[in-house]
Amino acid sequence: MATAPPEEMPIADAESVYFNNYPPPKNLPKHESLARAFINHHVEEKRRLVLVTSGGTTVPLENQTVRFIDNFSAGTRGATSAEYFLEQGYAVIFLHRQFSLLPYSRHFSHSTNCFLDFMEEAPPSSSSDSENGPLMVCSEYQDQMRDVLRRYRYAKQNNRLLLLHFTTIVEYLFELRLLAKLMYPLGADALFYLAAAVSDFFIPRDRMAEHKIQSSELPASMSKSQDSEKSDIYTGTNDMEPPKNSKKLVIDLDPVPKFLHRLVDGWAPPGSMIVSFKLETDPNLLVYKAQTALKRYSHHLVIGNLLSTRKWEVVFVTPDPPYERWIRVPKSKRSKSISGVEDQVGLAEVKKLHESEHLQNTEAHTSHETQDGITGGTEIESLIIPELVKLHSAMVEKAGRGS
Ligand code: 9Z3
Repeated sequence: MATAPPEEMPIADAESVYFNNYPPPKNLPKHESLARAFINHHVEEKRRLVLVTSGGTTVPLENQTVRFIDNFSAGTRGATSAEYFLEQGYAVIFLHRQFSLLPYSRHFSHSTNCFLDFMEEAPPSSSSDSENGPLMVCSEYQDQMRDVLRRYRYAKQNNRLLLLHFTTIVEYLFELRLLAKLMYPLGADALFYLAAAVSDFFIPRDRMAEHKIQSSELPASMSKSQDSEKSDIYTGTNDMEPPKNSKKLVIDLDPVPKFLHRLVDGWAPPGSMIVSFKLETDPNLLVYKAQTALKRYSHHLVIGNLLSTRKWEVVFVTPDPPYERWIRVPKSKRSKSISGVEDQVGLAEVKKLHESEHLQNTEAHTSHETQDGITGGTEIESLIIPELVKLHSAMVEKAGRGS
């Protein structure tokens, strides 16, 4: 039976073992025709196109999935970045986790900013018999909502934004491979912005329980048809004397093969720009891990961020000088974030600051007009995307000169 590819297997072989192990996602043919038409349209228009990935990937524990492992990502980074790419004239394929935040609607879709709170019912008109008044946007939100609505409608009417979704890690990888290959005709006009929080671990299909994992013993007559018995490595007891009616769930995950290699070396169009994100929680590790990823995959940029400060600072780690460059929202413009820890801003850079005087800091070198989010404060993506577009422009120009 096929399993997860061994670490030492050549990467292209590991790829086929992985993909041959799974049926393609049901939506893939539909996504393929939508993406092909979208990409061809923008190739004809000679427009740059960015693939933004966004949100978390699930790791199912059962084939007929009741339970799965997930992560924290709501897709804020991806959805917000997509808007700023559109503003910069890019066409955007937004490959997102289903039901995560979407560009534009994100401003009104979550529980702290529910769209219903922005609306009211006006009194019924005196000339009509109806008791129903027209629905209106509350006067204090009219300007904000009109602005978002206009930008949304512009993107839609001009065919600038294609939304495609995934749920599981396997679906994500199938979609990524498909889209990267379809983007071939874009050449250097293609940009990959991999902000999705992709699981590092998964359960190979042949080791996955078919049915819902049972938490208690079934009568012997029924358990034959179940694959979640004591011998099942995903459910079972470790104790010498297990409780009679309940089981422990032991989950044994394999590492997901490193597909960034294949994206860089096979799937993505030659000359295109590839940007990945590195997420850490330990400030001492962030820059090191971002540098390691850049060396390992030989792509163009790793954007490092800490879970606790990701809305206020990121670091651009590049193969060329300045190698490490911090982008920060000025203190007075930082949004209040429920999960963020403001005291940790700067911690991942502190060591370097002591060591080297020439390292430029950061709040000052963001020369752009900052842009305020609807919930107040500057969105860091309004600083990240213009900087990134400059780097992409340099690559496009270089490709145009044939070097
Ligand atoms: C990121 O680091 C994103 O910035 C966040 C955004 C997931 C932190 P939110 O959705 O969060 O706005 O709440 N994405 C990439 C994380 C990741 O999985 N990176 C891999 C890694 O760190 C490499 S591709 O190993």
